[in-house]
Amino acid sequence: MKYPGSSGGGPKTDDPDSGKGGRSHGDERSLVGSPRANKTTSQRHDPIEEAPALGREAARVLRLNDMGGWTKAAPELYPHQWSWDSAFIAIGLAHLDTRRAARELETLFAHQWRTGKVSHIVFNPDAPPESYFPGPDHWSCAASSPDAPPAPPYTSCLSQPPVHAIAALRIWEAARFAGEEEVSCARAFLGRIYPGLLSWHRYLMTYRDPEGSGLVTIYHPWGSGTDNSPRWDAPLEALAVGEVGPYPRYDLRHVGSPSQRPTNAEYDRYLWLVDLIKRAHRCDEATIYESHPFLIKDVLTSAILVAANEALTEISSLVGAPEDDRVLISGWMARGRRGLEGCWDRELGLCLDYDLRAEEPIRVRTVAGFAPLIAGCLSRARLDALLRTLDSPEFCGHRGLRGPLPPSTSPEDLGFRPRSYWRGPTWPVVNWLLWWSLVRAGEVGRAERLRRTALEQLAVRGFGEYFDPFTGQLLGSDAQSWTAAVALDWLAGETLPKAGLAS
Ligand code: 2M8
Repeated sequence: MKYPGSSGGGPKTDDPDSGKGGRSHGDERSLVGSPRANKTTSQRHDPIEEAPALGREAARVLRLNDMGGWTKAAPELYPHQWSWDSAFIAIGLAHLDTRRAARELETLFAHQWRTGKVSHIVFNPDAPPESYFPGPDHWSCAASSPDAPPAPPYTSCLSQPPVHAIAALRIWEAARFAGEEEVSCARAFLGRIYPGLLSWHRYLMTYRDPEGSGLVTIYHPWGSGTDNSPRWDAPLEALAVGEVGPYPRYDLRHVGSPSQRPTNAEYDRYLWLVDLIKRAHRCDEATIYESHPFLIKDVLTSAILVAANEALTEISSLVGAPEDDRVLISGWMARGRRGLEGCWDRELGLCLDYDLRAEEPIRVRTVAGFAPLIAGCLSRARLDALLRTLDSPEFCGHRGLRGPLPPSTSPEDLGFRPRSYWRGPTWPVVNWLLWWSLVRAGEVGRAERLRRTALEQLAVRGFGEYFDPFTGQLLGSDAQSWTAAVALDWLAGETLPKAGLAS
């Protein structure tokens, strides 16, 4: 493992962000009470030896962002409830308090649309009006859709990758270590959430896949969760963008440099797409599908749905759902895996998104290309091909990397930018997804190396939103909830004292 303290081969240029915005993201973090508080990057950190302190700090981040029944994605940059963030947060909370973890998901699902859609943001009515844009006002017209849930709170009419069933099952697994009473509460929770999960997956398999391809269509980059990934460059470039008017960029107040966030040109396109969606008969799915200029079969979302359907099958047995449900869900999984197989690019050794409007695959090398690994049940040949790509200089084997953690975009790709959000930085949640998938694929040694390297990064740098893959510098928001949550899940197998965390 090269991370941290190795000389690495990455760029040694001056930090373009230093001194801006009054924050010093490059600083070493200090974990309160941590045995390594006085160490420097040149010293090694054993995240496992330091597990109790790291776990306490992760729990502190989740408490800091706790809003009662749900958790802010980040203290300032993201003051609302985000859909897939909440799922990851529930995975982390499961190791602190299984009932609170269950509540995180139930709060989100309380605002599910009649179509089954789980909104990408449930807006916090108490967030200051100038804290996030586009906020509830911008989305309020979505509430007039006959399919929208009662408002306030307002919801956006986009969605995000469906990690929720995976989280619900994680809560059940954690409850089984927490005693009889927790087990019975968790079983009751699964019974309550199951119909919502089933209708969420049904929504994705129907409204978002009228072709029956097994692949989920997104109609906005925000729907992918990987907003400014170069995956979306060509389809965004092809848009004829209309007037969007002046708008605020509150997000830029909360990061060290604007270069860490999407550009204004990207925001113009995001807002133009939102306008079109709102004009489509108040966010009517069929109208969007007919008229929208941005329609992409997203392989990462589709793969997460396959894995989530596997979790849902298990939940359906636990809650005694009818056999018909299991037949339906297993059909969805088979269709999803077939769809992903059809997106395989032999030359790149990755799976590619498909642009429905341009009628062509999007040939960009990003972590989304590992989608078949996340979907699981691979042939040995396909698994080997994916692992070769993962280890290659295109991803973890790139000689400039601070450590073998996958950059969100391959440094070999033209769209790669090491400090810009989803265009290159390494993301702890993505590392968690890959780790979890490697464990499921039986690649235990490789998974363990990934887990340790990722934890080591968090122990040294803190619970950042994303990290420069060359320098390891923390970027975006600090105290990001889902980062703390995945750390807790990674640590759960270690010496993590539960009582210590909860206090
Ligand atoms: C980021 O997305 C939001 C828009 O949804 C933003 O940039 O304002 C993405 O990283 C997304 O995946 C994540 O769910 C959200 C909150 O962490 O932030």
